Amino acid sequence: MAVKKATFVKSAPDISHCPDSDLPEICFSGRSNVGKSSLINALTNKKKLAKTSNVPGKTREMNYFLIDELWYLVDLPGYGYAKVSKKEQQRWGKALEQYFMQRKQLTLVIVLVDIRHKPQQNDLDFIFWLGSHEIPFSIVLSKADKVSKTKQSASKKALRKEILDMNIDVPIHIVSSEQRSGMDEFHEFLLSFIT
Ligand SMILES: Nc1nc2c(ncn2[C@@H]2O[C@H](COP(=O)(O)OP(=O)(O)O)[C@@H](O)[C@H]2O)c(=O)[nH]1
Ligand SMILES: [Mg+2]
Repeated sequence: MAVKKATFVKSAPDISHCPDSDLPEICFSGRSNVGKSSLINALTNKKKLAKTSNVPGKTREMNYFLIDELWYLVDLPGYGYAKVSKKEQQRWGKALEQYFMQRKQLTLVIVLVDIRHKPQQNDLDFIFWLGSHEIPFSIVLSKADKVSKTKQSASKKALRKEILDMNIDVPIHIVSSEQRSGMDEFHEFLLSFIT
């Protein structure tokens, strides 16, 4: 089953600006350029729903998309982007922590990791932080089309080992937004958290 309807709702700089709604939400997070916006576009079958670019904005906001009138998909700006001012980084760090800890509608966090690279320290820190706060999350290995099937399995296995060492065991998905592979299974997985 594919997404039928997806619309941009609003951008929220902090939790007080998030939609006043009881609908469940799933957020997409990960380093800048990991492929969050592309995954949102592939999942919703809309080429330009989420902006894909190599130049993230200077202010950091949570971008809300309403999916099939059922749930919100929340696109979070990537971490590890140095060009944002210190002050803005600090503000955003607090806003994010508050969002993860207090947003009751938040049902699942998706952490994207580029399948070509070993997870970076900030990926591992974030994964550990989510695990230790018992926030439900799942990992998506993005850009699968850039590597062979063998390398895909090897990356997944290596990541699995790395998180097991942190005592964390969560589903790991492999997707390619470019080829739209893994998209149906991924959508079904998200829906299992919605209904
Ligand atoms: N080959 C390939 N490139 C991708 C894929 N997903 C994203 N990209 C490219 O990676 C870059 C960053 O993608 P974007 O979605 O803007 O990343 P974001 O910063 O996490 O939102 C863009 O040039 C995309 O075209 C994918 O599945 N396959
Ligand atoms: Mg983006």
